Amino acid sequence: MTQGVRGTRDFYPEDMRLRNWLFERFHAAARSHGFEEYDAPVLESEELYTRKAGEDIVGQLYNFEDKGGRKVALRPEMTPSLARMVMTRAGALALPIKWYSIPQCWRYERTQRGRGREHYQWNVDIWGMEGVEADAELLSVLVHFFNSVGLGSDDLVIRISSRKVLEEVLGSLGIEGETFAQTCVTVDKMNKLPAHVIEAQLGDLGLSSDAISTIRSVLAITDLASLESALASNSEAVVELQSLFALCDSYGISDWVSFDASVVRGLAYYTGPVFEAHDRAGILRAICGGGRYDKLIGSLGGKDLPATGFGFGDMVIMELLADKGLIPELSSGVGDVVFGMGAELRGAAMQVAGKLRASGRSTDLVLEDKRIKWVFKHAERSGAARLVMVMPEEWSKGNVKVKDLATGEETEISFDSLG
Ligand code: 4JM
Repeated sequence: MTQGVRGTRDFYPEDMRLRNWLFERFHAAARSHGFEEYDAPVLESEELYTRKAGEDIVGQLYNFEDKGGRKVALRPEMTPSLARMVMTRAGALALPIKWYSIPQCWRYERTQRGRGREHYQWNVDIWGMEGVEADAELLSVLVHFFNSVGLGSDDLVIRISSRKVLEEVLGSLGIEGETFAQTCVTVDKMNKLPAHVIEAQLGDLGLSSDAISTIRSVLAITDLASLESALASNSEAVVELQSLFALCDSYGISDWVSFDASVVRGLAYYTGPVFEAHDRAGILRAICGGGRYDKLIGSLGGKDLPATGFGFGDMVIMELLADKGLIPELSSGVGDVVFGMGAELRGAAMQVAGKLRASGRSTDLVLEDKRIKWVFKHAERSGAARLVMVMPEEWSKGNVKVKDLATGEETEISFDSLG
């Protein structure tokens, strides 16, 4: 009865303070780059997610039939909802679209473990721009956010590659289209699953063991010069990545980014640059991930529109901030506590609280008869700056007593000058 649904979290006020602190920085980083907020329902048609590439996100869909027999799902990610919204207004929206959101996303794992089934995932996306300028803009948003929470380029790194790297390698082996997307989903798990499992999956997709060793050797590349030698001389992947890193240089964020061909991402729909942020110590899972997905709307039956974006969960970042001692001490936000001595002064205390609130101060009025000792303790615990006491003698002169809770200093001031 007192237990919430498995895998869900409650946010008590102290948790909510921290969540709001984090979200305020998500909002600020996006807004500072001219992104506008949007939202969509947490419940979507299941078919929005039924892709056939073997992605975890689809295998772990939190889906069910509603009372009308409709197949629905709690969204596992925001991008398909965003694509649906963009499709609905295709033609009417001014391009480029720069939108962000902080949706709660859901998963349902069949394998029962003590893992979370919901999280909040900051999503930042640009639609209608083909060039790497858009991808660079997303990286700048990320760095802006990291700086705003006190993280530096010595704490984490944004690793970048492009789906075009594997596309070119596999294209020369005759693997393209749907099979290419499925191959990427498996290749993304190379460091997470045993080699024989990966090789069996890639074998099922029709890849020879030579092809698999070619993939492994390309994925090990971590500098653009070596990539240039490994790929064809007219490689689009190389040109694209060189341009992207040049833009990062112009933005002054080179310390934060590095090329790493092992970045593939586990979603089927990526088509170009892909990236993920990791703690430099390499202890935690990816902090965020994203990339270009120019063909998503086409796969949903609409007319393609180039797009790029990232998702950034609320959990791993909090682990990193905790590890780095960067979790802030946050107060309740109450400025003044007001207390009227005795029932006779309750009305006066309400007048005082009303005046303080009208002047914009966050004011917590003590609503019951309490001993002064309780009031001092309550005011201290709330983190308020001042305790405003309405007492018989002072009030008869039109005054109140104000205690500065930081210094302990008490002064008598007139009701008229309160604010
Ligand atoms: C969670 C929810 C949705 C996805 C991943 C994780 N896609 S809860 C931690």
